[in-house]
Order: sequence, then structure tokens, then C-alpha cells
Amino acid sequence: MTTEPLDPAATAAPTPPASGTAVLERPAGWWKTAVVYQIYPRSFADSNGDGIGDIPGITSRVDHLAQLGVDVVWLSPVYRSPQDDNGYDISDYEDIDPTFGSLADIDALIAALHARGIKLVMDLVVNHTSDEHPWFVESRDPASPKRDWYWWRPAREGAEPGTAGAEPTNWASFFSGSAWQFDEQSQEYYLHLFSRKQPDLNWENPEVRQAVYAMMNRWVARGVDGFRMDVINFISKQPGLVDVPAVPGRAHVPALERFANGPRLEEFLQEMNAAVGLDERHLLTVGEMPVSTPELARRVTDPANAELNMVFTFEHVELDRPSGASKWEVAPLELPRLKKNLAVWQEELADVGWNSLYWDNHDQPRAVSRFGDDSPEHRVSSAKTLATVQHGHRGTPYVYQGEELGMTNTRFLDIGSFADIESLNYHTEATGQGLPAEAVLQALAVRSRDNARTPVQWDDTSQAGFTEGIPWLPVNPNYVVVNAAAAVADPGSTFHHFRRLIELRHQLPVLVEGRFALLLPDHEQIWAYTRTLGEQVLLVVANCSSTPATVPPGVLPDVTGAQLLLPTHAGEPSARLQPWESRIHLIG
Ligand code: TEU
Ligand code: CA
Repeated sequence: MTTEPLDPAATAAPTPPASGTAVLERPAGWWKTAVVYQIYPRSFADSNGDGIGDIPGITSRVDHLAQLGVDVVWLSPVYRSPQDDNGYDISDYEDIDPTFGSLADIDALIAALHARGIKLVMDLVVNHTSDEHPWFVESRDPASPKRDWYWWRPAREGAEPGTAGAEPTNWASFFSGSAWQFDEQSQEYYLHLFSRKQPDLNWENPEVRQAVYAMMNRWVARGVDGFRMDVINFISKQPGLVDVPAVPGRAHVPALERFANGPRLEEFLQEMNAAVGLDERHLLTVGEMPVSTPELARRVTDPANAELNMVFTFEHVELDRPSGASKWEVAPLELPRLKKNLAVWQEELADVGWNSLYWDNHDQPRAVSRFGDDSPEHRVSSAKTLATVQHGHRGTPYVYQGEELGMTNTRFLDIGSFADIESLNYHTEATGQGLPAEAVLQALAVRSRDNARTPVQWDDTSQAGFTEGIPWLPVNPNYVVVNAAAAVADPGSTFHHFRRLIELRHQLPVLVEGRFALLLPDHEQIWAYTRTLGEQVLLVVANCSSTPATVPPGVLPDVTGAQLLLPTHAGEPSARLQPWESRIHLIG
């Protein structure tokens, strides 16, 4: 299959409706009533048959987003990149990688989205760059003024540079191995919390910060409506760069406490906010913050502090592992723990700050397979019910591509089926440490990020309508049943459930602002809570299990005369809930 170059005519944005305008109004706080749709460009839609999704492919599908009713697209990185971590390793922040298209293509996408009243949020990856970014290439020269733009350090005192254990600290990289890479040329090491092709920027250096802010301002001038900020709470490292306590048998040890939530984080966020006019220009800002706490999120999202609108916490996506264990260890998830965790964030940010709400993204396995039940019998109702219980919380919901279709985890035959650097590096390290390959493959099957990255299933034609070529990652074989064409054609599908949920958020102030209160916190199957705004009360009740459940009498508010919204199952609502049955009652 030859891959013809991207033909401008083919990639022209669909003719925008007459009323299309380039710049969209951004009233204060608009993001509180918005629903965000995340696109992972490699896997969304391929327009030129090379098997890799691209920007013209996205533009050709904006009507799907308009029909769903989302207000914003968060676009994972499309910048020039060697793709060592699928674009989260950027070599030029102000150009588009040819794999994904061109600056003209991104302008066409912005115009097509804005013409449909949909805003665009770009991914800001500035904790690190690619090692092919000119900034880093220059910094390799010890005499370069750019040397201090990164974290270069000599070998550990008394150790032979380049030998095992000579790394400046014993920190582990997120992608296995040491967080330090030895550089023959300068006989020193540079820090990389992720892959060795993702060297960390030194935010202590004001030149670095000014260069980032200037780049952001140029994207805003191009029509961008906000930023999702990658591991933004890693930019302020703890002074001194010292070892973490050793762990027997581990040469490299996770060291989050040495670089997460550092002492100058909020100073940098406030400086960025002022320099880019983030609040002044009502740009949507969400910071990805592993190990962030409700207390930190409350401060960071307090408008009085002029830092960020929201953060992505990781607490609720790390409950199905033994505490303190790595993501590769799987533990059953008890519903009360999940309910209570999210309730804490609701309560802590009830009066100040604002929450983000998500189950899925490009780093997490598919929620319907993880938190729901992806069997043919329960896939649709569990996907709907997971959406209802999430969108019913107070905060801004994020829908990940394919989540509106009920897409599931895929099946991996062997290590050859994986593409994600985190998964491949873990496989090498774990089998290298003697773990049976079978056990490692099992952990990867349920945890790998590749589960979220299989091509979007548009229809039941070959390659699910994603590409006319060979996809970079195999299409999930269940595309024959699970696809957009089938879902859009079926009024009872997950697609229309998400569409209705988004509509309700646009219609019901109680769903946006209503105070949250968890009910039945210890119930193993039922997830119930209220949202109250003035006289109006929303009751969300759901059975989050694959067996029937009965609501204990006298606990839930009386719903006589209440409006029934979004029932997943037909019939008069009763205290007996079918597996994965949920509904919302609007009282008052
Ligand atoms: O993810 C940061 C992050 O914490 C994740 O790597 C997480 O630890 C892991 O995926 C959980 O499995 C961000 C991006 O979302 C991710 O895609 C990038 O790989 C990473 O930063 C580096 O840019
Ligand atoms: Ca392509």
C-alpha cells in the first residue's frame, strides 16, 4: 500500500457553517460547564493511509465531536518529535511533526473546531524536552550557555564515571532503569525522569521559564484556548538532588519525593499565569500532577492564587494495586474505597478550587474493562453507568477518545504486540530480574498504556475505518460490534448516553454547582450521592456490580414526583437495581 503525501485538497477543513469565526469567546469560568474530549492523535483517524492518525484525520471527524456535544478538545502532542514516547518528547514546540501534518493543518483544525463552537487545548510538555531539541543539543557542550538549561551533574563522589552505580543519585526513571544518562563527550550525566531521550529542563533557570512562556503566548496568538500541562508538578526539584533511602536489591529507586510538588512549584505556576495571561484571557489550564493531594489541589486551583484551573490527580487510578506498589501489581478494587476517595476530593474542593473528572486517558487502561464489566452482556450498561457516576460529580469531565463508544482493553498475543516504551522497558527490566515472562505479560495485558492507544473504531469495515493502510497498533478485534457507526445509529448506545450527559451539564446548574454528598459509603455494590443547589436536588443511584443489588430502605431521598433522567434500564424505577443499572432523579 503506497502512502501518498498529505494532499492539501484532501486535507482541507470541511466547509465551516456560515457562522464560523476564528476566535471563540471565552467568558470567565467557561470551563466549569464544559466537557473536554481528549484526542490521542496517533490513534484517532488516519487521512493518508500510512497507518498513523494525523491532524487532517481529526479535522475530517469534527462532526462526530459536534454531535457528541463536547465543548473542548484536548489534543495530545502533535509537535515535531522523534516519537520516542509518542510525542511527549518534543524537539520543536512550534512546529508540527510531519507524521501528523503541518502548521496549516493545525490552523485548519482550529478553524473547523471553532466554527462548531468547540475550543482547542494543547498539550504543554515542558518538564522535559526531546534530547533532539536544539536546546539540549547545545547544552551537551559544557561551555554552552544552555548547559544550565538542563540538569547536568558529575558522577557520584569517588565513582568511575559511566560505571554502574556512578549515577549522581539512585533515582529510578518512570520508564525503568536509572533517571540519569551518562554522556561520554562531557563525562557527565543528565537527568531524565522519563526516557533517556526526554532530558528534564532546569526550571530554576529563568531563561528556560521565559522561553516556555514566550512559546505558549505564540500558541495562544494562533487561536489556542488553553493548555493541559504534562507532569507540571515535577518542574520544581527539591534542592540538592540527593539519594532516596536505598531499597535492598534495587539499584534505582522511585524518588517522587525528590522532585514532585517542589518548593517553587506554585511560584512558577503564578509566574506562568501572569506571563501568559492564563486567567486574564480565560484560558483553560489543567495540570497533570502525580502524587498531588486534595490540599495541594485546593491551593493550586484557588482562583485567588492565580495558578491553574484544575489538576489531574492519580489517587483514584492507583487504588487497584497494593498500596505503595508499582502499577504492574494488580489488586482487586473495592467500590467503597473508590467512592470515598472521590468524595474526599469533592468535599476538599467544595468551596474553593475545582476538580477534573476522568476515568480514561492515553496512560490508563480502558475503564470499562478495569472498573466496569466489558463482557458482551454488561459492556454497554457498565460503560454508561461509569459515565453517569463520574459526570454526576462536581468538576469538569474529560472523555477520552473511544470512551463514548464503550471501547475496551484489547488482547495482546505476545511482547511483540506492544509499542509503548513504558511497557517494553518494564518487560526488559522485569524479565531481566528473573520474573517469569508469562507473569510479566499478564501484568502488561491489564496495565499497559497500549490498551488505551488502539485505533478508534469508526465502523465495521477493514481496520475499523481508522486507516486504509496497516495501523501502527492493531485494531481491537471487537470493532465489528464496538464502533461509532453502530453506536450513533443506536439511540440506546453509549454514544447517545454521553451526548445526553453532556446536554444535562449544559442545562442543569445543579449538575455544575450543586454541593456533593455521598450516600451509602460502605455499600459494596451501590454508588449513590446527591447534588444540591438551592431547592433542587439531583440523586444519582447506580449498581456498580454485575449482580443485582437492592437499595436499603429509608436511606435515599424520596423521589416521588421527581423527574427521571438517563435510566439505563427500562421499567419503573425500584429499589432493586439490575447489574450496572443507574439513573438520575431531579427532585424539586
Ligand atoms: O504521564 C506522566 C505519568 O505520570 C505517567 O507516565 C504515569 O506515570 C504512567 O503513565 C502511569 O502508567 C505524562 C504523559 O501523560 C505520558 O503519556 C508521558 O509518557 C509522560 O508524562 C512523560 O511525558
Ligand atoms: Ca497518517
